[in-house]
Amino acid sequence: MMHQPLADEFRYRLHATDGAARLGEVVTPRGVIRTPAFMPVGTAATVKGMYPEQVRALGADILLGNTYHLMLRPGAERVAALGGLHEFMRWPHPILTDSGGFQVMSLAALRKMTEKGVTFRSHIDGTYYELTPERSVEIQGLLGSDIQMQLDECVRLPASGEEIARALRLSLRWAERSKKAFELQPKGRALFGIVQGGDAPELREESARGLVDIGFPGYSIGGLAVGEPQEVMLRMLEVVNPILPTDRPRYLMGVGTPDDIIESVARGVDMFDCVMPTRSGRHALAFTRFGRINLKNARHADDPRPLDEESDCPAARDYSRAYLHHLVRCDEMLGSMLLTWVNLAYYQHLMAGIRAAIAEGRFKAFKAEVKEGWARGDI
Ligand code: PRF
Repeated sequence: MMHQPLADEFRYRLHATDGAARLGEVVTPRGVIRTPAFMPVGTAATVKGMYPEQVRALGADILLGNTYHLMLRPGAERVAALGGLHEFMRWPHPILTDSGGFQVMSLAALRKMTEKGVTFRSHIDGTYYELTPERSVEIQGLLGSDIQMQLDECVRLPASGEEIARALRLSLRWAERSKKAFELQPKGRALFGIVQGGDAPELREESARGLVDIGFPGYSIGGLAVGEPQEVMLRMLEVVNPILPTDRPRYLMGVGTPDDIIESVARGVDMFDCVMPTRSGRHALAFTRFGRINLKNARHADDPRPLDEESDCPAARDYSRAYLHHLVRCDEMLGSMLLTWVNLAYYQHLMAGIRAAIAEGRFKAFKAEVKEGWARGDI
């Protein structure tokens, strides 16, 4: 058996299209990411409640980590001295990191945004920090991140056109500075630009064109799933995706529900991340092919059936709903662990189904079939 040599460069290969949906691969020196891909969120150097080996076995090719959390605790320089984030958390496969701006705006105290960057106080102990486009890229480099994000400003919706335009233009200037700072890093890593522009088609267009002019190996779509209806988000994807080069991956940040994902794939998105499967698992909510099931509900107390007897996931197939209900009611950690497992297995199973359907030119029928399952509910 010949071993495939690991790539020394970052690249995207488009294998097939079905309508606007794309089947491909992102190739990195640390491994291949099959797309469309879902990236489990490992904010604090852990996918909460899961062993890394277990996440891998579910079919995850890449995890997401967060600059904001890791710069505060345990600190980027400390992680670097310990051999980098992959070694630290025992995940040898690709890692994508967010740049920190979005988390500063949702978590930190006393935030101040200037042309230079953002200053804030830690939500943990009040320590003062400054995050600039250059420092964000430096931190992501210290972590050893394979796919890094530019620092950007995400505006929550609804917002005025002036506010959206100001933030997207600042983000474009930060994109240039981030790209310059990224030039210092080893080959094989990638920096993505982030499209902003709120819910205004002409501003989305301005942002996407500006980033394509600067030139990135991949493009993120930010500023969506921040308060707007789903149809607005999907419309923005229809504006942005045709502007982005077909030979680069497209990542929709922080999205979403299984329905958001399947509809976004239908509009040409390749990569996703979201806390939904992991956070919902810790809040007693299970994602299944019959839709969402709330295990807190008393109707499960005497139900001997598993969540899905046909699932490949032991947590969904072998444990009774009555037992899961009991664990959740007692606040036992195994309840959170089993439901996180169920949910990540469901998300990865959905992505594998999406990829197979695109490969065989039956994505539209697959989408209809999956949505019908959610609508039918579990009986
Ligand atoms: N920018 C960054 N990270 C993000 C977002 C963004 O707009 C979003 C919005 N859905 C999630 N995560 N940098």
